[in-house]
Amino acid sequence: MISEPSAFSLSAEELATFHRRGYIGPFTLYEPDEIAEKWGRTRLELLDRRDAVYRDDTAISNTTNISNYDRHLDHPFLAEHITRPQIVDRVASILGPDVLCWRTEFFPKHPGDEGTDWHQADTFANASGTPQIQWPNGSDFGGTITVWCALSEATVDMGCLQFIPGTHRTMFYDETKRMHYLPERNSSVLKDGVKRGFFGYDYRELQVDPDWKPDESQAISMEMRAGQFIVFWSTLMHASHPHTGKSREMRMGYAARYVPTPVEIYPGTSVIEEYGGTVSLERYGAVLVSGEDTYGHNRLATHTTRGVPFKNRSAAEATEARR
Ligand SMILES: O=C(O)CCC(=O)C(=O)O
Ligand SMILES: [Fe+2]
Repeated sequence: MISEPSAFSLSAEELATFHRRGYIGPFTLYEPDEIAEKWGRTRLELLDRRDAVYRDDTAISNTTNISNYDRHLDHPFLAEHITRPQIVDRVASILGPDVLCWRTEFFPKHPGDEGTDWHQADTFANASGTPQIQWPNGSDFGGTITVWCALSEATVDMGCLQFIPGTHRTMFYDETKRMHYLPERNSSVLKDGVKRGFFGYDYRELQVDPDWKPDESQAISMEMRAGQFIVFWSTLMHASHPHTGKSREMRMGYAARYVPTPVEIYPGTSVIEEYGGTVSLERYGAVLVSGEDTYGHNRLATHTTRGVPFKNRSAAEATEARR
């Protein structure tokens, strides 16, 4: 059966652009008013951690708090967000029809915060020391598709993302090397006059060539309105500007990460250990947002911890077609 392209699939031209640059977008998902209302409500509701899959007491609180990973597994707005066709159809255009969402993370930047340092992630052993995703043997390419949504406005002054287009096929960092978690030293370091950090790590420790520097003359700034998202390979060189503090509003990014079903998630481990904390994967599951999983490598979460079923793009389409 040949399935028709769905409403939000990438066109052949968009796909070619994506493969050339390593990113595509921004696309509008929510109108600014709509996301201001939805995020305003959600951020307060997230303080209630009763149904969160990771326990507060096992993770040390930090800028990037791993106990706030995967809140799509408990919060209904985030659960719906990761399954929205505007996102899922575009990700499936890149990864194929069978897609898992394996991780979500918040990236807050408060007024005065440093910019996120330049980095790439392939296996996501970068901070944890062990690969968090494993593509099948023989794959010449790894990484994940990240869908980064601006929950609030993201301008240059407020710390929007930066990309170096076309860098997604070469790893300049070696994730088998180790970084040292030193939040008091690495949270904010001046690099070429720009305040940068990697949440308590110094990403330069992973450089393949210690004398190399990212070619920032090629960097572009990805300003986004609240409610827009961008799709990029985690292996693309990316960073963010510091939040200058000119605006008193924080910027908040929400990153949802996707892989195809043959990929093994958290292979051989029952914990996530990074940013000075450890959480148990006991209640973790990946979410099948599109198609089916014939591999069975990964434990799947079919419902949120509050019992709401996750939408699956193919199932939703099938329902639509029966009407
Ligand atoms: O939002 C940021 O500053 C960094 C985001 C990032 O590194 C990611 O989504 O992988
Ligand atoms: Fe990143």
